[in-house]
Amino acid sequence: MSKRALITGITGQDGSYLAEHLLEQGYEVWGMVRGQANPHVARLRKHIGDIHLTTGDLLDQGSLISAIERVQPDEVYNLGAISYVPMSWQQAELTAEVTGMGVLRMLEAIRVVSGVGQSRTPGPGQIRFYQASSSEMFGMVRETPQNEKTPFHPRSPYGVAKAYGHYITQNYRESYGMFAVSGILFNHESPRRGAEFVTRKVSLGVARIKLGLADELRMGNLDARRDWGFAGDYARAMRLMLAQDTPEDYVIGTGQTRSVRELVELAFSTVGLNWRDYVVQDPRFTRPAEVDLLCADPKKAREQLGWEPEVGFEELVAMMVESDLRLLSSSSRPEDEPLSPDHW
Ligand code: NDP
Ligand code: GDR
Repeated sequence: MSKRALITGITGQDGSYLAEHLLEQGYEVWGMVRGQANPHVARLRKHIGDIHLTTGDLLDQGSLISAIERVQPDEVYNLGAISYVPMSWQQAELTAEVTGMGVLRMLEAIRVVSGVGQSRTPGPGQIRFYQASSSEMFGMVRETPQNEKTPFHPRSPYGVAKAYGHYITQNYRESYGMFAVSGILFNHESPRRGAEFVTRKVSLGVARIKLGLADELRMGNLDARRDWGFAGDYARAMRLMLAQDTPEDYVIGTGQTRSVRELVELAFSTVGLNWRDYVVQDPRFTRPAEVDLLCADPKKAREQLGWEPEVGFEELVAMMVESDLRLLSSSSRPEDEPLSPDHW
């Protein structure tokens, strides 16, 4: 019997890679999608073949219970979130509801449908739960590199909401014995990354400039440092976490940190351009509170999961720039190209 997985956030970057990976592993894959005419669903159906869809919204407890009842999953991957950090200052309450409280609602849906409570603990075939936690929880870091024991100091409403999701996942594990794990993932990118995030903004910007469609790229803080990996590698780690004998939390990252300036320099150099001729710093893209430095210590994941990233930073940046060059070159009206990854 193949395992059945339910993925929230399946229309996002990670949802697509995870769905592909689980299909390769022989899973029956279900995605939870929200909205009555979600425009991302057509893209998903076109590019990722054999998936099933059910409706539901992390804001709506009843819809999550219905989704779990209908799908009867072996594993639930909760990737749905408002994930763009700057938006979390503009819509802090919505971010708390979707990114934070949404985790509680999904845990409750699993608990209620499984009949788990204080007097009844889960059996061996219980639903396993993965929470998409984030390095943004470390925020103003207390130590470098960051591992599973590093204290949190989130710097945005998004980071605060993710910290709630992390703790409530741990709490349901400890309170009810549920198989619930929190994967603390550092930044991971791909040609499917949303255009609002810095790597994709840069790869699209470089491609536009190279093709003569733009003559500058306006950026925020170039000094911020991140640990950037490839999203496809991180999807493998999610499944491995749920395949262990006991539920534990893991940090997933490359262990290398680069500045936004290094990212920009490398991306321009892949097309033979000097970034200094095109990049303009624009205070509109700086944040009320910044996370200055992130760098993972993925030792536990390496030792216990056998997980290693396969795609390095240079390869990742080249992959994204080349993909956007192809995308913009093939478009008949490139100036109208939507700033979203709708083309994967
Ligand atoms: P994306 O922004 O690409 O995708 C977010 C997904 O959440 C979309 O599928 C969106 O669906 C869905 N969603 C938004 N609101 C709701 C809602 N109310 N109910 C149900 N689903 C909703 O994110 P990524 O794929 O990059 O990230 C996946 C998860 O991992 C997120 O939780 C993110 O916070 C977390 N994370 C990501 C990292 C990264 O570097 N990518 C690092 C660490 C954590 P819709 O089509 O309806 O808009
Ligand atoms: P982040 O990713 O906030 O780390 O969250 P993002 O790519 O948005 O920013 C990374 C860093 O780049 C700096 N920066 C800019 N960022 C954007 N978006 N646009 C710019 O013009 C720009 N200029 C400089 C930022 O200030 C920041 O320091 C991502 C999301 O996927 C989260 O959901 C996830 O949890 C974390 O990664 C880990």
